[in-house]
Amino acid sequence: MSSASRLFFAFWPDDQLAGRLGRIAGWCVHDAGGRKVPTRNLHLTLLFLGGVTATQQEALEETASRLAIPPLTLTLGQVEFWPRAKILCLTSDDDPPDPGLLELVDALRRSAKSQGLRVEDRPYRPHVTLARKVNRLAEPPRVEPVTWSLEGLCLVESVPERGRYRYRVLREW
Ligand code: 3AM
Repeated sequence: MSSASRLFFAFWPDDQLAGRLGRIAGWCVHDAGGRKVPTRNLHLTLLFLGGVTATQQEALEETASRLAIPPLTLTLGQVEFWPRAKILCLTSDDDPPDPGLLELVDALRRSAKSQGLRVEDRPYRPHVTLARKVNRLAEPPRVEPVTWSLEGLCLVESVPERGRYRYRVLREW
């Protein structure tokens, strides 16, 4: 086992919601091309941590276990193409996003920084990545908005496997 695992915090959809998101991803890829994210991999990233040592992981888990997570609901209804990342994603209709969600992301960012990790500083934009390696999107498809009651904060390991990534949920709170 390597000394630093590549980790991130996320919410993972239940099977029913994942199925819905997967169908949306399928329609979008049909229009835009690219590589659909497998349904089992669809998620809402809160914070990408990068390489994390066992000591850092322990501290992050300690913080996560003490967070009081309020009831959070997210409505996702806009398909967007992000050209720099070459991804298609489903973004939130809530502008600005739920303050509770932003506070949760802030708390995780603070904890990661206190562990010496260099994490994202830009304003958090909740999104579910539907497809990668997308070159263009002529017209964003209209989708029926998806309402997600965010439950179960997950710490996830991104495991490289045959040129792709497999996600492994390590802990859930
Ligand atoms: O939520 P999405 O799928 O957009 O793109 C990666 C994915 O985000 C992102 O972390 C999530 C889980 O892999 N990610 C991967 N490498 C990253 C990096 N170096 C990264 N985010 C920021 N910096």
